[in-house]
Amino acid sequence: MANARRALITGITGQDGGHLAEQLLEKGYEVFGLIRGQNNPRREAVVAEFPDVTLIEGDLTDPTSLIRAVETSNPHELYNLAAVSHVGYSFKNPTLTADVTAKGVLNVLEAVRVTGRSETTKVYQASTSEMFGGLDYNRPGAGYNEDSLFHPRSPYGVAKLYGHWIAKNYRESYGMFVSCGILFNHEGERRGVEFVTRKITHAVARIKLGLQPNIELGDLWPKRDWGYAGDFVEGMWRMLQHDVADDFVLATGETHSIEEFLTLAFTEIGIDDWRPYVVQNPAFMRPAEVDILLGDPSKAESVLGWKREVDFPGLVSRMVAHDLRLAELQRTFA
Ligand code: NAP
Ligand code: G4F
Repeated sequence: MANARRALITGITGQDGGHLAEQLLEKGYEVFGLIRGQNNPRREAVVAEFPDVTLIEGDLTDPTSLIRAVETSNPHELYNLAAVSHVGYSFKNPTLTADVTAKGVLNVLEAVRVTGRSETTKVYQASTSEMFGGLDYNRPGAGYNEDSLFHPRSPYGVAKLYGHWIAKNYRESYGMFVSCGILFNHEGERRGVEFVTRKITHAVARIKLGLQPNIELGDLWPKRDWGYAGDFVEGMWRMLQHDVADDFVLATGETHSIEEFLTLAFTEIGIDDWRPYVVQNPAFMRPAEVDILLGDPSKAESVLGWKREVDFPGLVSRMVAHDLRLAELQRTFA
């Protein structure tokens, strides 16, 4: 591994961290992952799946730990994926969200700068379509692109906007290679069950096997531009292989409601009408909602040659199939 390119991933235990580690290892990288907490319950799973990844203890809110992580890994590429990433949770924990998702980005950039790696370490910042806010006046017909206005609608979206701008500021101020991926929702088998798509496919599989009777959800009308996480992390990598640092939207260019997701997911288990199985619970509704997200990925397609592979029905189908296998195992060992 002496001559391998080195990558440091913050958020290694998350959905994108897993996909990215897998792809970078396949490309021959030496991969380091930042892991937080003195006994992180997800450490074991990462070690089991990726024995070749070197884990470094650290936290986005602790600048010294980030300096140590950068010095230990000496990365050619740093992917800053760590964040408080759940929009609903950010309303309940807004200060923590600001500390991690906003100021944490500054801490990462400073760790690269003060260790003298501004010219040698390329940084990817995980920006988000939540920064657009989905409001009517701000919604172009063809979808949001890199020039669209921002109007975040949650403490998460506001914190991410700070991260986005401080990343651009370090690019402009210090000439650092910092690229921001403005990613629309991306899902898959590794998605946390606290997010709506995985919550649905997880429940659908368990309903099919008689392990639970129904699913409790919040609002069902919001629409999202849902893609597959494996396709999207490939786009992150492409951003850091490009000649210059820049901002890129990654999206599918299609938008679908939660009701449409439910229809496809229940059809996978032979149920035509999902309504008897869905209970609406205000606990899962948000103080402010993002009505609709639709992205325009033309810049990433033309400049980076990036294109999503998995379409919406394919995404739902692979998530349900995965969760059916998981539920069968749970039933066997229950
Ligand atoms: P995720 O599954 O929620 O993973 C978040 C990661 O951040 C976890 O590994 C978590 O570690 C880590 N983390 C949280 N607080 C931390 C802290 N204080 N210090 C260090 N690590 C911390 O998120 P994801 O879906 O993979 O998303 C990756 C990134 O892309 C996030 O920044 C997210 O906001 C952004 N994004 C996601 C999407 C999407 O649709 N998935 C779209 C646009 C942007 P623990 O295991 O310790 O909790
Ligand atoms: O799956 P969600 O929690 O994802 P959301 O809020 O769109 O955020 C995700 O995508 C962003 C990119 O646009 C990322 F930046 C962010 O980190 C995260 O990955 O909710 C999707 C929609 C929302 O409208 C929500 O109100 O589903 C609605 N919803 C309805 N019932 C629910 C539920 N969401 C969740 N999590 N749980 C429910 O029971």
